[in-house]
Amino acid sequence: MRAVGSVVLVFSVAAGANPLPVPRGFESPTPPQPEASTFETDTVFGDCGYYRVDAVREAADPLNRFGALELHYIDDSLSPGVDWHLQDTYEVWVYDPAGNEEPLGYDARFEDVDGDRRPECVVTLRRVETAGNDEVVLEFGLDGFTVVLGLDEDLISLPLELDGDGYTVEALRRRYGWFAPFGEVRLYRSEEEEEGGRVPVDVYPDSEETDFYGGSLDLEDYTGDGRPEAVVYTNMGGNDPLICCGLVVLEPTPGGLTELYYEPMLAPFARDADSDGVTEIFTYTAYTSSFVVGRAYRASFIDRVFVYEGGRYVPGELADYKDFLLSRVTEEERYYAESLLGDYPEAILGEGQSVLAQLAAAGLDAEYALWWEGHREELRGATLSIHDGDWDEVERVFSTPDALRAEWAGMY
Ligand SMILES: [Ca+2]
Ligand SMILES: [Ca+2]
Repeated sequence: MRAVGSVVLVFSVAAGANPLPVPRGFESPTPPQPEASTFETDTVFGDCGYYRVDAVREAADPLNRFGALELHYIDDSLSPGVDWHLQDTYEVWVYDPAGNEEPLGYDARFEDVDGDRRPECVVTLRRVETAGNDEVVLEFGLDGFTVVLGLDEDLISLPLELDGDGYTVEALRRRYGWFAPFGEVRLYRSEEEEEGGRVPVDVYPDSEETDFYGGSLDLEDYTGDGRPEAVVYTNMGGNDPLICCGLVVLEPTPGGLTELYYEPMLAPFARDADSDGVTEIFTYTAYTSSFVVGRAYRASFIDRVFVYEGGRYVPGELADYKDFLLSRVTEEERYYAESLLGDYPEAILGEGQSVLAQLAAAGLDAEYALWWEGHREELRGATLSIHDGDWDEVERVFSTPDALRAEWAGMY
């Protein structure tokens, strides 16, 4: 590959010095004389010749912004060193809240952003609505502008090393108001000998059925082998984390991205619960029950654990993580104690149900029986105080720990 020379950015503002057309949005009957800004590079790419990126500023804009970039080039083979040809135009404007076109371009520079050893054109934007700066990254060449990072996009790019080689895990976030999800994760290998400096290795997911709304991308060793996994916490939006929050764990290898865990809901969370260096993943269940009083309760508790075994995450035994689960139950007990202080029967029932359901789901039978003995009078009293039905039924349900468990068994 030909050595790439240094990049020179010429930034000049000279009124009337450039005969560029007035960009869209400024074609008023008496347009002000535009000021021209030229972003120029002397770097030669391929066989094309010199490139020049221009922008036309709107003198009347209080922020001195522009609405489009233009890519020009000199093709020495056609007209050696004489004529600039317009190759492409990239528009950087949006509609403002009043429906007018708002120019966003503020500044530009040339910089090798993606590590391919060619400079990209980085356009700095300035938007009135948010009063913040942002960037758009454009590749440019014989095909004109190619968008690397477009308007309202963020690139999460995390370098890692696999078997001594350099790799990158990337995700492109697209903003929709406050919501900025990404739908795929890409793996690249750095390759000095390759044109472009890196090679696409894999993209996840490779099937349209496995769609997700990525909220974050991190590298963390879950499996305990010293190599990081790509961890994506997902969020499809909404108020209920049990329905909208999920987790994807991918193992980057030289061969590609291997899915170790995928759950788009149930608010999974990862902990090394037994401190053995390997991360476990816990999920919640949620059900609405009528309990014994004809009223609906929503209770959620950890009811499954997934453990890393045989190269992927598989269902494990909750009882193996007894100490961890009891520490979580302690938290529920605190809410239960607070509800007793408030003498609020619905809360007493709801929190007590969560504690017992958690202990039952984890198979912690001794702890369940103990908790039942210590709290059944409060639960029974709370039930009776709001009960409007069959009192004999209440007495039956609260007669033994197993009777209550059997009552709940049909609910989830
Ligand atoms: Ca690992
Ligand atoms: Ca562990």
